[in-house]
Amino acid sequence: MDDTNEPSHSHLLDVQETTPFNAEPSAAALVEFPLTPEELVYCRNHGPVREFDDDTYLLQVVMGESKYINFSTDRLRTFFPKTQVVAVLQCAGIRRKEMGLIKPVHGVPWKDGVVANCIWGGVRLCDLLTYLGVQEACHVCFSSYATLCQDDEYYGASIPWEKAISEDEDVLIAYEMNGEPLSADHGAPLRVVVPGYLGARWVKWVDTILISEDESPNFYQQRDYKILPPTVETKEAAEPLWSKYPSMAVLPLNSVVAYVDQTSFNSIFVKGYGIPGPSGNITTVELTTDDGATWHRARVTYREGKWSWTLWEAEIHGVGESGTVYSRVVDAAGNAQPREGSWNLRGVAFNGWGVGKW
Ligand SMILES: Nc1nc2c(c(=O)[nH]1)N[C@H]1C(S)=C(S)[C@@H](COP(=O)(O)O)O[C@H]1N2
Ligand SMILES: [Mo]
Repeated sequence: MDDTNEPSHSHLLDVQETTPFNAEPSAAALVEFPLTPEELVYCRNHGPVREFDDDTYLLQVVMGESKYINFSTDRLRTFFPKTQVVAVLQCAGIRRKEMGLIKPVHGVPWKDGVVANCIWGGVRLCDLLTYLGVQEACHVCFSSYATLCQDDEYYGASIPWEKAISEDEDVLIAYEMNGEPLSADHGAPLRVVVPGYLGARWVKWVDTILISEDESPNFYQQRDYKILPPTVETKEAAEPLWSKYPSMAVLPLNSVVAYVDQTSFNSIFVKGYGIPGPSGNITTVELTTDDGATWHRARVTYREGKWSWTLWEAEIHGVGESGTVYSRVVDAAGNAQPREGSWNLRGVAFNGWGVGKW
């Protein structure tokens, strides 16, 4: 997996690994923009980033043995209506570094920057499947055979049929990000967008869609991105258990304190983001500087539709010279972000209260 042919990447990201390229911006930079500019969109790769020729690229939809159809990107763009969706993309390993303070975890020690709120444009998967008259199945599998990955010969993921076929779920085969053609870093010419689901299912450089009775057999669907119980502390102990635990789909309700400014001797200005969980978008953001005894409502400054992140800010007075501020979000169904995030070997889905210090 050499990276000699890689396109250049944004210089505004903190690089965690160069081969494959894994990099994230600071949360403080992210919360300045409701829609994340391309240069601040994190890059998460299990293999090399490659550039493809838009004119010769083909997406193959496989509907059964020897039943398949190929689409050029041009045909996808011109034949089907373009749908635009605002949705937050986030890596399941977000805040893994914090989780690692509880006990060591396996994986890139991501901070809180592996998140991006963008407008995605492309063909709705339900429109494509309906046009093809695809018969109901259990799963829709996406693959990118473009490059080898660290743990498998291709990158793959799948989503349940109900998610794929529902008009309300807004799953896209996207060719645009923020109104521009996708860049190589983010999957050009085509990537999957699965609003609400962890980034691992948003397959970049997607070249094959398979309608199937089974989940994707790919490593990243079957042997990774699963929440193992906290008693599983080693790779060896995990080995026989992978197949017994479900693949991750929706990430949990979450919030992060992006920065705290001390505005006077005992006042602070706090800014951060929140991420919706499985039961609807965020309704309330609350902050505490006394360990949960009293809560202050934060102002929501941005939220858009079902799938976006929430940006928020607050001034809090009478806080003393130094201290800790925690954030928690509540969703439309009344669920609150938990105080403690729970530990798991792969360091995924960490969502304890957001933390900031001054
Ligand atoms: N082909 C391919 N698609 C992929 C990946 C990958 O390594 N290869 N990484 C996945 C993961 S884990 C995440 S979090 C997102 C990251 O998308 P981004 O790099 O555009 O931010 O892409 C997903 N799609
Ligand atoms: Mo990820």
